[in-house]
This record gives sequence, C-alpha cells and structure tokens, in this order.
Amino acid sequence: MKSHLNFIIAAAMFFLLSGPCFAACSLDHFLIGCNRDGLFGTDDDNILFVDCSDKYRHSDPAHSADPTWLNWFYPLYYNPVYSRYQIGEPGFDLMDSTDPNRQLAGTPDLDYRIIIECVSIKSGFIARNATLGIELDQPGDFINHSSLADPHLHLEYRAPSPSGATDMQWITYILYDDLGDYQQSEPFSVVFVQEPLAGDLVIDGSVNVEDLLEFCYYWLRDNPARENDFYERADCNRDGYIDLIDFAFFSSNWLFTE
Ligand SMILES: [Ca+2]
Ligand SMILES: [Ca+2]
Ligand SMILES: [Ca+2]
Repeated sequence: MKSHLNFIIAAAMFFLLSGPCFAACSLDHFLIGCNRDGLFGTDDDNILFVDCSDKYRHSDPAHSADPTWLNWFYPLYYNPVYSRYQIGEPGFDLMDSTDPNRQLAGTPDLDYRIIIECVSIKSGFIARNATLGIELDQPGDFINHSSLADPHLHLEYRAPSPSGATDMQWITYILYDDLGDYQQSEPFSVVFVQEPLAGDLVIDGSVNVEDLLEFCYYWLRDNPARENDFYERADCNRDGYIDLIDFAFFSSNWLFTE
C-alpha cells in the first residue's frame, strides 16, 4: 500500500513539475536545420544550426506571458520526491516545411544522420529522456536524432540538490551529420539556474582566453538575434551588433570566476 502511495505521489509530482512542458513545449524546442541565412549560394548553405527563437521562454505558467527570453537561463524547479532540481525544457525538433530553405533535405537516417553531441556539461548535471533511454551527463555522450521514431524530442534536465538551487548549470551541444553530407554546427549552450557572466561564451562560469577566442570568432558577425541566441551571448546587450560595447562587458569580467 505504501509503495502505491509513493508511486501516486511521485506521479503527481512528475506531472506537476513536467506539466508546463506538455502544455507548451513545442515552442521551446530547438529546430535543427541548415543554411541559417535562408539564402542559397552563401557559405552556410550546408552547415547545420539550431533555430532557438524561443530559448529561455519561461515554462512556468504563472510567467507564460513574460518576455522571459530577456533571461539567459532556465529556472530549475525543486522536486521534493527525489530531492533534485529539474525542468522539462528544452527539446529538439526538425525545421519543417514552413521554412523550406532551411529544412534538411531527404530522409532521416538514410540521407543524413544528425548526431546531437554533448561537448561540455556541468559536473552532476544530466539531460535525459527515460522513455527513450537517453542520458547525457558527460562530454562525448550523444543522441542519434535521425534514428528517433518522432523527431519531436523531449529532454528533461536535472541537477542534484543542493547545487541545483544556486549553482549555474549548463550543457553545450554540437550537431554533426554522421553520413557527412552536412557540416558540423557551431557549439550552442543552454544555461540553467542563473544568469551567466557577460562574456562567458564558452560557458563554464569563468571568463578567460577560451572566451576571448570565441568572442573574436563572432566579432562583427551579422544579425545577432534570439534565433541564434545572440551568438552564444556575444552580443551582451542584445542590440543586434557585436562591437566595442560588448567588448567592454566582456572585459569587465576578464579572468573572473563565479
Ligand atoms: Ca545560405
Ligand atoms: Ca568561459
Ligand atoms: Ca551588442
């Protein structure tokens, strides 16, 4: 009887904490595509990317109307049943026919095989989908997205207590085509719990030479916007330019560690 009660409590907590995902998660998913600029005949035609226009949209229904992409992080919610912090956002999906110029061509796992690989993750943090047997918790872990029966992939993110309450958590991904037709994406990160330091582009809680190289890579890049997460936050003030103002933000945190 007691085990049934525990199961009911656990199930209730799962739906309570994961509910916002089922209610609205489709808008939160990263859309996998190619040809970011949507124009043919430019350098990015064959390069993979994710459209993350709704990244950091708040998944708490109480804040659903807020312009929450003004944050650069997702909150984590405490699950007392398992003494951990978690959120059921964000997942992945494929760019669809509504954006044909940026849609992958052909059949998944036949014409292309898109691998989502974790290249960096905070120690103890986990991205998972229990139903599909997916668990990413260290660099090198990956998902074969093209092998999934449904490309609309849900992921849940978990951090252990107590670090999930206060410590910034993150995961950084790349995409590549295991069949070699498409070129690898740039790294893209997802941040949780708290705002990262301005300039922490190679996200790890500190601003150092790695971040400087990344900043130089994005220097003067066209059209930083929500769709590209302002190029890993290189456009620190979100004004649509990566310039000396952003470099001033970057410099103010030089060699700082959270
Ligand atoms: Ca192009
Ligand atoms: Ca860094
Ligand atoms: Ca800027």
